[in-house]
Amino acid sequence: MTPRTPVTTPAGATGTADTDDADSTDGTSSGTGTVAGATTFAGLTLDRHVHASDRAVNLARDVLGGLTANPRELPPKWFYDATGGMLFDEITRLPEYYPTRRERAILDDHASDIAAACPADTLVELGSGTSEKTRLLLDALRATGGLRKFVAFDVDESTLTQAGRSLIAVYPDLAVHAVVGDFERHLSHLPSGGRRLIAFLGGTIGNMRPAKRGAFLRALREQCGSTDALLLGTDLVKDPDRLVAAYDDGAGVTAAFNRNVLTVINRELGADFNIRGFAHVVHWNAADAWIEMRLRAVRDQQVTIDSLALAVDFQRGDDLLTEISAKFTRDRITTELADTGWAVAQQWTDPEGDFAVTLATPSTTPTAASV
Ligand code: SAH
Ligand code: AVI
Repeated sequence: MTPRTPVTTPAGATGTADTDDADSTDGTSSGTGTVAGATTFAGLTLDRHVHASDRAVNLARDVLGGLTANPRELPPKWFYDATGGMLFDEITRLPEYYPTRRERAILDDHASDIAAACPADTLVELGSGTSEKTRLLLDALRATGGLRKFVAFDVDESTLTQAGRSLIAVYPDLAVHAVVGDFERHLSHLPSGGRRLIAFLGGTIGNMRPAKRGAFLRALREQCGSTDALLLGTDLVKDPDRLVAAYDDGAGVTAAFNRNVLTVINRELGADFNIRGFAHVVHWNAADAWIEMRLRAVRDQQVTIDSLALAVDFQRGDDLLTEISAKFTRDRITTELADTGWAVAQQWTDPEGDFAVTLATPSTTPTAASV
């Protein structure tokens, strides 16, 4: 595919990529476990490491980079505004989308084993979304008697605060701390102290490419003390037809989720994507062992993005890659963890062998090999 030429060079969208990191002085005091500067409302402590202005800058940077690249690609985190969060929630209940049900089955069967292996006083959940399955872990950890705090960390503030409020209602004695942040950038702002179980569920790690996964797992390892543990949910390689169906459901919910990224760009960057001008396309990439979700132009069209002073031409059939969702083998999970400083303590799958949940503890040092 030939790259299309932007009409105008965009201004102001580069060079300020990490401005949101500057807020480490006005949010939590990282490394101490305290929440000075955090807001508390209705019993929920909220920290923001992504503010509206930073969000705009980061979205502009990603859209500029992604739409002028060849091939075109956008990071999946931009699916998740309030609508994207609701659509994902709907996806989890679709008959074709098995991962949530399978992971829940594993947690149903083994939450008490997990709590026994890591009787943490703090449960941290990255990419927490609605934290629905997480209640199984909260219940099991409470049963050990030591659980004091739940930290939910997500880039989507609306889903996060809604989930936080529901949890406070169900667990009034639990300190619930919601952190609006990007787990690829703000791990150093995670509340620390005590013994933490860090859950990264749903297979969200598969939405990162291998190099990013490696960097993420290493960064997380660096944040963890010797008694902390990681609980990682991963989808497993299986029949491609089932995989494709899970991302191309009959009701069209995943298609709406996919197109939602265009709505986000229209609203937040003043773009004029015609949502119906792009088809939802799903492909199993066997060589890389990941699902690819794309938006494919159904006709020649030009899209303008006011905030970037950018016009992008799409020809019929041009693709925009919006998400990869990597599928793993159990060996691969173990290897990637070992390479990034983690040792597998226990691993469980559902009876059908569709999904895996792995409990890992910090090992000595990461190996030099990159994943
Ligand atoms: N863990 C939940 C939700 C999975 S959906 C489950 O298993 O059902 C993925 C979640 O990760 C969404 O809530 C999304 O907002 C969040 N997310 C995606 N990219 C993120 C990022 N870079 N930083 C923080 N959260 C992110
Ligand atoms: C959040 N993540 C693990 C989901 C997945 O399966 O990769 C996102 C998703 N994309 C389409 N359907 C669900």
